[in-house]
Amino acid sequence: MSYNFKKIEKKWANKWEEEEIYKVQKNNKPKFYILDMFPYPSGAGLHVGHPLGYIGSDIYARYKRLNGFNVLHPMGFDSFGLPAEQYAILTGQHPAKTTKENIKKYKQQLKSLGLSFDWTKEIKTSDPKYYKWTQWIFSKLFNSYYCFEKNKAININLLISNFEKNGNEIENYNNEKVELFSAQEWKGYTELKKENILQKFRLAFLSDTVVNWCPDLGTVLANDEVSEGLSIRGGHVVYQKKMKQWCLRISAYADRLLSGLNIIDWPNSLKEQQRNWIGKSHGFTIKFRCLNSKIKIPVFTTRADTIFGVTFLVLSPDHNIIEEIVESKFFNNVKEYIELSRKKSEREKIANINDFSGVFTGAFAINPITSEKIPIWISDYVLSAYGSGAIMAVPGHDARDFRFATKFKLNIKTVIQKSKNDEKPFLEKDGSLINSEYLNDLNINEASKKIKEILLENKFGDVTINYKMRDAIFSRQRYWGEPFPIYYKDNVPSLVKEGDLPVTLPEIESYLPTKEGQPPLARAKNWKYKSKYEFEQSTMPGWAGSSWYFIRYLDPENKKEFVNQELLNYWQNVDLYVGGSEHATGHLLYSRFWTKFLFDFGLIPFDEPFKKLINQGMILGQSFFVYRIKNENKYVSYNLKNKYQTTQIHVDINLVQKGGELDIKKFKNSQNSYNNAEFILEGSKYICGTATEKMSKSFFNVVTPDSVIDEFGADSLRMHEMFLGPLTQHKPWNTDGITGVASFLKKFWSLFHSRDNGEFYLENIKPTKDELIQLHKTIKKIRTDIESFSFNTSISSFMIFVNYLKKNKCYKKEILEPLVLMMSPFAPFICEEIWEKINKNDRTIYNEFPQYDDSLLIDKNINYPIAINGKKKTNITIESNIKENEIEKIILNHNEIKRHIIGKKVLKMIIVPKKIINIVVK
Ligand code: ANZ
Repeated sequence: MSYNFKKIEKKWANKWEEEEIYKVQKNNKPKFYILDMFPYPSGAGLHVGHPLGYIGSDIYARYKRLNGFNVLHPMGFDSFGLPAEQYAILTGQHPAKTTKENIKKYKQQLKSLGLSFDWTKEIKTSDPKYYKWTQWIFSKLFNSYYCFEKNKAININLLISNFEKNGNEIENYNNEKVELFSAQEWKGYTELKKENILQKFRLAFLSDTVVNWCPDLGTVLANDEVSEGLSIRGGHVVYQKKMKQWCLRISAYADRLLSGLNIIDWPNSLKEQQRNWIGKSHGFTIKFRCLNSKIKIPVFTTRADTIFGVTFLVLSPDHNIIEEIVESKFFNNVKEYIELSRKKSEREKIANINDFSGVFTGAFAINPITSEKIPIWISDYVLSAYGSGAIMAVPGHDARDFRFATKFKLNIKTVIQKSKNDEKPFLEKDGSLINSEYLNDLNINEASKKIKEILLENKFGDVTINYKMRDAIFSRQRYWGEPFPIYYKDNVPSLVKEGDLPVTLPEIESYLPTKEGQPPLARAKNWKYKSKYEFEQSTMPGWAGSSWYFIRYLDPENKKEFVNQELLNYWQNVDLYVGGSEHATGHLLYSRFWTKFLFDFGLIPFDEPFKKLINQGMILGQSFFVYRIKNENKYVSYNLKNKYQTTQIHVDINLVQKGGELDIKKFKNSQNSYNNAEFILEGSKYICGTATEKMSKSFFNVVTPDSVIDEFGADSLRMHEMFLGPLTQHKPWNTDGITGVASFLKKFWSLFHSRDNGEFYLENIKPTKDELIQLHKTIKKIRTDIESFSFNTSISSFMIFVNYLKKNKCYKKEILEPLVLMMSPFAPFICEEIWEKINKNDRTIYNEFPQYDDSLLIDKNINYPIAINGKKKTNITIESNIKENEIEKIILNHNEIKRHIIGKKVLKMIIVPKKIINIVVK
């Protein structure tokens, strides 16, 4: 019987589904939770790059099952998002409809790959059954504040009852800028005023924020959705705009997000990205008193040792002290500067780093250590949202201060000396202090320590820790996202009652923002809470649903709770998470944050979501280009293009033949604008340019798994993808290798089928010693390889072993049966088919992964290097069970050794067992 992959794969895809063999339940086995980052179901479907991680995690999941684990391996869809909405705007189709169609296509593609997902656990973030609980978690965030004393989130009612009893005079609420009030005053406040104060504490809160506003997409974008001023999706221009937005106070968790990194097994590069994003900075806040006034300006510095080099202070233009200190003569200048700067974005301010601007306030401050009088300036190179929004400028040793001082002709003082360095400013962090009185001659560390003691003793300042991480903006002015469970009563944002959740998306006629610039939900007719109150009109961002989906997989249908506690206690957090490295600071920070928050309320028993994480590499595509002569519909072949002025255009890989030759006829028919195209050929051919880039629809270099499966089968595709190279590396897609893998599978199949009549056939004969050794060697190698995710080398081992079996005409059940089980994680369809033939109604996954017998693998011989007086002369192989005195005899009788020691006296022989033998002679 020949290997008919089409028939086999179809049969098993159906059978597995019918028999629900991948469905999991809580049981007595140890658990293993393995998760893939779930996809956004786009209209284009999967390309061969997408399943790389899924295949890797599937091999691991199948391996773990065969090793006695109860494996949860679910899949779902991150199905809210921009593309479905953009499509809806263009076509008027409801995004729910296209999303449903896309999901159907994805599921069919995923199933055809033989991935062992438990589809009964499927979730879709856009399903009201799911987003009800996303809204529920948001409600919890809204109802909480972060208590820094207890270092956890707690119910905001506790804070309110404190305010009612004591006002806010006694508790330290983490330097929130809230005026002091007594219990009496609190009670007298209006609801709105109370809420405005509470908003400064809630973990979900409204805030006036400068946001990345993208008018073409009609929404605000997160920083990681913008690159070089353009939206990552679509490349539209992004502006800075001040808007009221829902935010989540992730900054409260900065320290825990940082320390948690120490207990998880993630790639170091990824952890480093998170550390940089959080940006913890240890420094000192020093207070500078203003001349002739009681006003003190705190500045944040990481270099207190340079205090003798301070020659001016700089405030950010938003600093709230400016009005109080500015001299009247300078008032207009200052006002004009502030207005100008408000129009710039933080991004622009950072970008314009070389073009320093600023104004003098006319005011002076006193250096608390030197008592020198120094001018106070304003400049937007000092950011309002970092530190205290004010700095002590040390132009001798800080590059930005140096440029500013040079531009405005301010004093520059050198306080650190390093031999052979006359560059200015001197930025390095070693050297010794000069011009600094009692700090002179100390190195930077010593000087820092000393000056900090002095500052603390005199109460001039305090140790301060700052974080670069900002709170996360949580609203989008879009339709296709979770509605907020928020309504407004007299302008006070209030929570929809838990029993009224979910707040479902209302129907609207058009998905565009309104003419007045309100979000699309403003178009919803009669959409009011209790028919009275306006709902919040923005929706949650894409990362809301993905911040906790791994919890819902345990219990996706639960109507009463977000998850059943018993299931949660059994499955706990994810043991292995596999996904792309592009989510380093977005999804992976947000989900860690939500996990810690849920943990604080005792809702889940763990505070890190993903114990181990692996980033699969990217599969790169081969792109092709044609070269259009400027302003003409004429295309010049690759090697002639330098003679003309041309534009390079991506051409669909399906229009290119082997060798990179353009199929001119197909090309002309592919688009109306190409119908009359003319060509300048090389000989008789049009040769395309080529490049290896990310596989992407926009580069027209996409290969779909469907076409590969159709030609070679899913098992071949799975093995080929794994054989391309190490899982974590980027690698170009090539189809050349797939024929090799496909013929390997044919060879594997043929081991089980008679050469005479093609019927299924195995021999019940005892294997030889050597066959057993080869089998057990292979088992050991495959086990170690899978455990280290080295799937490409496992495949080489399978190939070597199958070749060995073929060559030795070994068709023995005792050898081949374990091979089928070992290969079943990689090529599940073919293995299941063969397994069924061996063991009628059994399925591979109910068995045990073969164990190896170490005693078979111990090398019976030891190859000793032999040295004479420490110099290696030769190697001699000796059986491992021979005793030392016997070894001596063998060595001394060895012909080669005899030659070396002739005429010499052997003093002693040092035998290091299993390693080396040294003969000492005189
Ligand atoms: C004096 C000094 C001397 C500084 C020197 C640096 C070098 P990191 O490590 O990133 O936290 N700074 C403080 N607040 C700022 C703000 N709001 N906007 C812009 N810059 C600000 O950086 C801390 C350093 O950045 C601080 O230490 C301060 O400059 C500056 F030789 O103070 B330094």
